Amino acid sequence: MRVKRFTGKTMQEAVERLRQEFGRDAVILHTKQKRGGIFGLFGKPVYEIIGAVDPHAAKKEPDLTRPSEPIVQAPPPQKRPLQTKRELIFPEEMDGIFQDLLKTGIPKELARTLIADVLRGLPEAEWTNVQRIWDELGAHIAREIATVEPWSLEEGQAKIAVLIGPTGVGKTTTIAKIAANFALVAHKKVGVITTDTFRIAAVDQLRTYADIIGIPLEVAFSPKELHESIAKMKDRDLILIDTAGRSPSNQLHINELRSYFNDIDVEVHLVISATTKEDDVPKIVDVFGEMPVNRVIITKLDETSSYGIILHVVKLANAPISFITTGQGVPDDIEVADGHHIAKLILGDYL
Ligand SMILES: Nc1nc2c(ncn2[C@@H]2O[C@H](COP(=O)(O)OP(=O)(O)O)[C@@H](O)[C@H]2O)c(=O)[nH]1
Ligand SMILES: [Mg+2]
Repeated sequence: MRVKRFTGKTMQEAVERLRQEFGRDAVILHTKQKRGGIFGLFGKPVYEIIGAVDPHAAKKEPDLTRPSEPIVQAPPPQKRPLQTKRELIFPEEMDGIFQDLLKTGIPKELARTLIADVLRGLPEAEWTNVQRIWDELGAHIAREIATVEPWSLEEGQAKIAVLIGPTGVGKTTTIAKIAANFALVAHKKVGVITTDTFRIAAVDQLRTYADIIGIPLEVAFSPKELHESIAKMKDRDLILIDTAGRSPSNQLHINELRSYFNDIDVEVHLVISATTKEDDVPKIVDVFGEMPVNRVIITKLDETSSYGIILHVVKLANAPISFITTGQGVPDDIEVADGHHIAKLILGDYL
């Protein structure tokens, strides 16, 4: 499989270039009209397609071949009844705001603190202004959801990031999305390493993606091999390391995970699904917090309609969000996290 990015001032021009180079059998993996690059970092507005041609054809590949879809937006906020502006509230209506906050998935204690913080910051005359309180809650939540911009990679500096987290949250898929975007769109030299040697299928999953994207993959069976793999990739701009899903109730697993990264200068991204149950969040954050967690990635926003858990995770993990993911599609269903956007998702129509 050969994969390449083609651009043009019009979509037709980009497709024409694809056809010229790859011929009639080429498929289009991805199209978009972009302004300033996928993460808003690069270049002028252009039409872009990522095309592929398989000289051997008919090999089964993961779902990179979805028809041309625009770069994916996070799901629209859930419809909720809008409270009319400047409605007067009495104590029981304050309770109404509290109950509504709980419906967003924000845990009780946190909801209480949020309301108290907001009221403290408002003159008492405004305490009866429901819309004002929602607006302040939105602004407050947006401030609390710390986020970071994607790496601005220096050539050949080999930024190393590892994704850790429970089984099935989307670590491998997210690595493929990040790798594809940085390699194919931003033209960075990316490499992937997996330490998930537990199951052959897990290695194959990442290998397939690496082959399609056209980047090197190393498999590390031990901490020593991980060092060797990293050394082999020292010409890369970005090295992404995949790990096996760990059960947060298995301390042994977590210790083994730690032993891989003890003396590596690595940015640790904790991956948590937006579908995680509220009660499970503290345990996950606690156990994976045995690693120094630098970033949080929230996956599967498309699978829920209450996003309050995101605030819960960020506060407990005490680390900013790097990316959010919004579907199974590689490489499209990933976004750079934005506090205001997430606050809007959480509060929906109340804002
Ligand atoms: N709906 C949805 N599914 C996702 C998302 N990210 C990953 N998945 C799916 O979750 C499943 C497990 O993903 P995988 O990357 O293997 O998880 P890992 O065990 O953490 O490596 C796969 O079926 C993925 O397609 C997402 O953002 N939304
Ligand atoms: Mg995996």
